[in-house]
Amino acid sequence: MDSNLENDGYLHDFKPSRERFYSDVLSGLQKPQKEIPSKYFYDEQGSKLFECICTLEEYYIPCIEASIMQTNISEMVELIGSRVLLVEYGCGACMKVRGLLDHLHDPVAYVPIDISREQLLRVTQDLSVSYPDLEVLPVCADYTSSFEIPVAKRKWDRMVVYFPGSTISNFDILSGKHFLKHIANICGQGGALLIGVDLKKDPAVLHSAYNDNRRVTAAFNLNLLQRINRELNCDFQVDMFEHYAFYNPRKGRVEMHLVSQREQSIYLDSTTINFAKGESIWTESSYKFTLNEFAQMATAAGFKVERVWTDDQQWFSVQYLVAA
Ligand code: AVJ
Repeated sequence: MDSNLENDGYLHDFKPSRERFYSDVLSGLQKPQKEIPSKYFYDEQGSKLFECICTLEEYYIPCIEASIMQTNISEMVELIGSRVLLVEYGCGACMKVRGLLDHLHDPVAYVPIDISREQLLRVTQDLSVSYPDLEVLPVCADYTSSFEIPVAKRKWDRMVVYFPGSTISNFDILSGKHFLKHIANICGQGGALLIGVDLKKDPAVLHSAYNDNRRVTAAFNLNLLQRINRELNCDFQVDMFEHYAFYNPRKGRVEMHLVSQREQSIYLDSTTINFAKGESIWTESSYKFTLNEFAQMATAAGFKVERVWTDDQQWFSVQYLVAA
């Protein structure tokens, strides 16, 4: 973990180092089922592609989540109460939180956390313009590692973690439970988690959400190889890999892979990695839950499910969990 606080007094910087990226890629590509952690999608280019995914017709999550938020905002704000310290895990372009910030009663501070440093700096400066009275304390971090929540100028009554977009989908069940436990500890007794959770649905809907017509999701997936080429001086022939995404009903998750179109080798410093034709790199899991499955996980992590909001089709949910 490299902390570069001296670079910029404003940003709390725990961005993962190049060495960490290198060793994660190397060890992932040496496994029998090759894999790369999905958090590495989000370099500057990948974050832009993800924002573009969020505008796609097939990718239903942002639109449905926004409408659930809008419909129920007064009840949410009531539950959150006044003088909150609002912490967002994976804020991306910080667009979703605006709907909350517009309605919160006297929030003490907003702590946006994201792994994409460039985007984080840009968007938090815009936020300070829109909300001049709000203390904004950005943290660049991989939130699955340890980092500190910065200290706000004013005292807060409750810490609420905002974790929208069903980013929780990227964790498998066990690490998801550990992660929720970790959040429960951070926000402390009486603290809360406002979380977006994607639900199980017709696999055909899921299939097109991750196989969009304009192939933006394919570009997002393939950017991972371009990023490795850029940052780790690697020599992936990106056009020799294909985006492949499918719903695995037994595991209850969408899997994304990059499939080698022929037998080929790549070189990472002195290490040679061989690919058979048709062999894949597993790049992402996106778990889908039933309301019961998620409630079980939340309860096991020490949360009480206080309130669940969904859309009419029950495609998505926003949930308010209180640390017991
Ligand atoms: C940000 C993890 C919620 O799984 O739907 C979108 C990421 N991957 N399209 C998801 C993603 C491909 C997204 N999450």
